[in-house]
Amino acid sequence: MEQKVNENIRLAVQKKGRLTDKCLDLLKLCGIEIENYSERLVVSSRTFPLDILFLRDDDIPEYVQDGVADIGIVGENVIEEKNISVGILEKLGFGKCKIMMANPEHIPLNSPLDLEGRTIATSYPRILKNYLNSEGLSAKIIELSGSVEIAPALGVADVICDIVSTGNTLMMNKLRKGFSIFESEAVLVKSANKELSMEKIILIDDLVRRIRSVLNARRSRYLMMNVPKVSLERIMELIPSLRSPTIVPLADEELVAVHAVIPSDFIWNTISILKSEGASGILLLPIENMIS
Ligand code: PRT
Ligand code: ZN
Repeated sequence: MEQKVNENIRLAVQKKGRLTDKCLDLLKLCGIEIENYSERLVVSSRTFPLDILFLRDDDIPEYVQDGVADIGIVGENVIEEKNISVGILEKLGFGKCKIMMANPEHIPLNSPLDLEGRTIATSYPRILKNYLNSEGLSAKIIELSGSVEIAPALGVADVICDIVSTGNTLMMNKLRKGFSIFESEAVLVKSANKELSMEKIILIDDLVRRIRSVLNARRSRYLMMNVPKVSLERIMELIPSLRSPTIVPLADEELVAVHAVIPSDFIWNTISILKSEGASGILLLPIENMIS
């Protein structure tokens, strides 16, 4: 009897960590529901032909490169550090962080030249080495797998090179933010050298399209407001992002209702311009999905 091949796409996701919930939330908004995943390595979705492999984030690039998973979600920092050949399908806008140099007060760090001859503790020796080489600097790299921020206080290193997001960890360890050498966010990746079946290519295209529409929606708000007719032209001039709005007449003939999709960035600037031009009843609504 012919054996049925499982043609579900396999997506590698961090098992337990900063990216896990955000990955699952994104999938949910894409219509991909996962249940009871807590202690299992592989879970299939009920609503999309997709299996999720839960792994340590450090293992994800290699699993994708080797085709054990077809695609994966992981930080760019991990891909760069592992030097693994995967192709980025989409930047996902979460898990944003920087790999930064940081120094205790008594060690100056005003420019890259201050690193010359120093001892630097890091969990990212490859990224750091490439940076030092590109700047023509030589320094001693101490590789640590965690708690890098305590290395200067222990006398293990002069400065550190570590992931920073809010900067609280540095502050708690009396370290100062130096400069950034790498910026990262979570990305959806596929193997750069493994051939996929046509069925899987079609499913991955569908998934990427869904992700794009969720991300577009996140970057936008639906704006509704009443505007004095006389200000309409000026408002359109002042806010170019108010592209082709819907304009609806109101019972009060001096006003019109305006509905438009606007970018989430600079929303508060936009609102203050609108208010100063006499807009009233301003409502901003989240958009769940924006299909293009
Ligand atoms: O167990 P597993 O190996 O899967 O997880 P992990 O412990 O290696 O990774 P995890 O869950 O900490 O992070 C997963 C990914 O999230 C990273 O690879 C980055 O791409 C991204 N990310 C975003 C971060 C941070 N922000 C972050 N702040 N990863 C780590 N940190 C750590 C950092 O190492 C430092 O200790 O948080 C501390 C600094 O944070 P702030 O906010 O105090 O500056
Ligand atoms: Zn890890």
